[in-house]
Amino acid sequence: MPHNSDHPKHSAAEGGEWHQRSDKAHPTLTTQQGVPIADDQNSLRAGARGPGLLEDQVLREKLFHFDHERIPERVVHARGVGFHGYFENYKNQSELTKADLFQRPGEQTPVFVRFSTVAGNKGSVDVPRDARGFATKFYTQQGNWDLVGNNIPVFFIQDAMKFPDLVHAVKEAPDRGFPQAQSAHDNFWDFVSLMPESTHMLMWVMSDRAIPRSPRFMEGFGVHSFRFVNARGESHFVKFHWKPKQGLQSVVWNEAVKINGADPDFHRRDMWDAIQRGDYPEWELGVQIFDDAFAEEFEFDILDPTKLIPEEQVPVTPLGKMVLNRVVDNFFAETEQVAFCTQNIVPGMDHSNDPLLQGRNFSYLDTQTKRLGGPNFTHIPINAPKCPMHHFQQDGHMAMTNPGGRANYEPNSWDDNPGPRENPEHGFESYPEKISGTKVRERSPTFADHYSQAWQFYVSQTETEQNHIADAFVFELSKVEREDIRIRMVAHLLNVDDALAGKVADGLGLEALPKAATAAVVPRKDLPVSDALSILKNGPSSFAGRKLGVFVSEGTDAKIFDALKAAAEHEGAVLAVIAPAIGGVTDSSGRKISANEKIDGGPSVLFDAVALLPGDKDIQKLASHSPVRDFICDAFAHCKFIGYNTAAETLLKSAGLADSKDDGCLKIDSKEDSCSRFIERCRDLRYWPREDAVNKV
Ligand code: HDE
Repeated sequence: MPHNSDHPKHSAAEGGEWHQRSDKAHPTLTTQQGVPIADDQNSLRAGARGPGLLEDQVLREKLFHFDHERIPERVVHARGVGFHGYFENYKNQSELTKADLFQRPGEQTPVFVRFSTVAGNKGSVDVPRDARGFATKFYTQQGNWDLVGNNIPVFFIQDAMKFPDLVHAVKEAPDRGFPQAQSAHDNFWDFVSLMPESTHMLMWVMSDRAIPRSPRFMEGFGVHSFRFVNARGESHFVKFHWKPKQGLQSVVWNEAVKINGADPDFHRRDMWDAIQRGDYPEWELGVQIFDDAFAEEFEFDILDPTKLIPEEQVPVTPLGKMVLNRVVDNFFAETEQVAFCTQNIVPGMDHSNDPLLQGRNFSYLDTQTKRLGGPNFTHIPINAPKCPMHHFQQDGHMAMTNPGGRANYEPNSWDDNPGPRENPEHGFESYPEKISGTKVRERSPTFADHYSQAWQFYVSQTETEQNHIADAFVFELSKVEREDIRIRMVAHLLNVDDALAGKVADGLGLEALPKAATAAVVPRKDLPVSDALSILKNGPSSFAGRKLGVFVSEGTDAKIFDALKAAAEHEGAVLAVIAPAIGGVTDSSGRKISANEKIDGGPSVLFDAVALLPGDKDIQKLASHSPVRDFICDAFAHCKFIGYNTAAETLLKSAGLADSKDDGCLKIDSKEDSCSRFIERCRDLRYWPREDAVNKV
């Protein structure tokens, strides 16, 4: 054993050449105190094999800081991803609101948006069945405005009092700590089946809206009614809408289950990749505008967050567009520390009396204090306004921008640096709504209809979407162990739609239909169909921004591959190469095609459409390789468009699909337009007529 003093500190064999570099790109490592560090590999000890020394401030500081790296995750919406961008205002809206960001055409306001799931913990998967958060911070010149919305325009409950119960019920059970990031369990369905006001929202979360393809393809909604107020003090109600320029798109349930295994980061990766390649996602921000007279005559209460106003009844007026064009520099500093608060509104806006919104206005500020450790979270750059701020608030944990000067109160009579004063002309003013009432704990009777809009949502869907809703109810309720809960849920569905309730009861194997639940108000069946509520009626009619997975192998036809690549690029689609090995393949021209994925790491669930372009070599061996078979079978079962060459017929045969090829399966050959025809077909995103055939038991 070498003697201590002869032993070199660390040798090249230990990686010394990597950790001791000194140049511009590798500045000297320091402690938090700025003290240069000589050795970041070894703690201080009494002899090479002796005990550690307590005096080792370098080790202690490093471990101390590491021990405190985590902050409490969000109590809901813990898993999320954020991006920077801007909002560009279309035109002067001063008749509607004096909000500064809506005054000047073409003006850009910086934004930060965080998309999230609701129920799962921070490390959960991206594509569970769940509502999605869509929270936007606008850094306006008159302060920060936070529009903290979801991808669904209604909510489960009508009163903030029930939010902790709802969240307890959906998140993991307290005794066992599971199930995580899913609603398919007894506690969730027990709660919602005892809360008929959830029925409308349940229709949405059982629809494909709850399994979006990516945040890029989701709508967003402010949910509550808010107020816009103009300079004359006149007010209109508004409901906020985000409409993706990319069109709406979701995945199917079986696909979601597999995506979560293949790529738990599917959504955040998709957003990151799109922005990094310059394919910036865009949404149009619009408002439904209505006045007190409309609020009076509308069938439902505009303060009830379990109701929406159909767009056909009050169209969405576009205000501007949002472009997300920059990824974060650091996930923790920005995405984790961003703190949205519904109370953050700017002059020209006001809250409504929606009892859910009123509760939220307390909860968000309160939760940030816990999560970010004190009242100064607005000093963190991601939360700090980008306009001037002047106030007398001071001190507290981590205070970084205390106001200067002697005066820290107002009024004061210091001439030198007296500090800021209020401004009745431009300052925030609440809309002087007349309020009178008796102090009560009471739900308004105008909130009592829990089923009519659930029916309206259902009948506004295409048949494919209706089937998915029924399947989702059957899947989720089949995970519920208590039969009485399943039956109670079917009893509610009987108030929504008989056919839906019948399908769900059949799927659950119920012997007889229960009696419909008692409804406080007779459900209506005369509401008009609203096409805006369907995803499939609002698809993109383009394959741009979508991903084509192309399977290649040794000897793949170079000309066809190039033609397909050109057609995909012409459409604005992204092409990913999947090969038997990550090193890629040599095509028919002797050129190397490098692979993005090895076949078992790049299953077809990760792509919007697939093309099978193998070479003839080893085709029999590939045909019996199960990842190849799964790739094809899943693409077929998920109703994807499949392009295939002659050699691929052997693969289709071994996948059992030789005789099942339909109009969603397109031959790709050396004919000039066969590649562009295939890409054009992909614009429909899925070949739904296949679904019955693959799903029938
Ligand atoms: Fe939230 N919600 N919420 N919520 N919510 C939170 O705030 C709350 C509700 C929404 O990316 C929490 O910072 C109550 C509706 C989003 O950081 C918390 C009620 C809608 C996000 C909270 C609701 C939302 C949150 C947890 C019922 C759609 C993520 C951490 C009265 C309009 C924001 C945090 C982000 C987050 C409370 C209902 C959207 C605890 C009490 C309805 C997008 O404050």
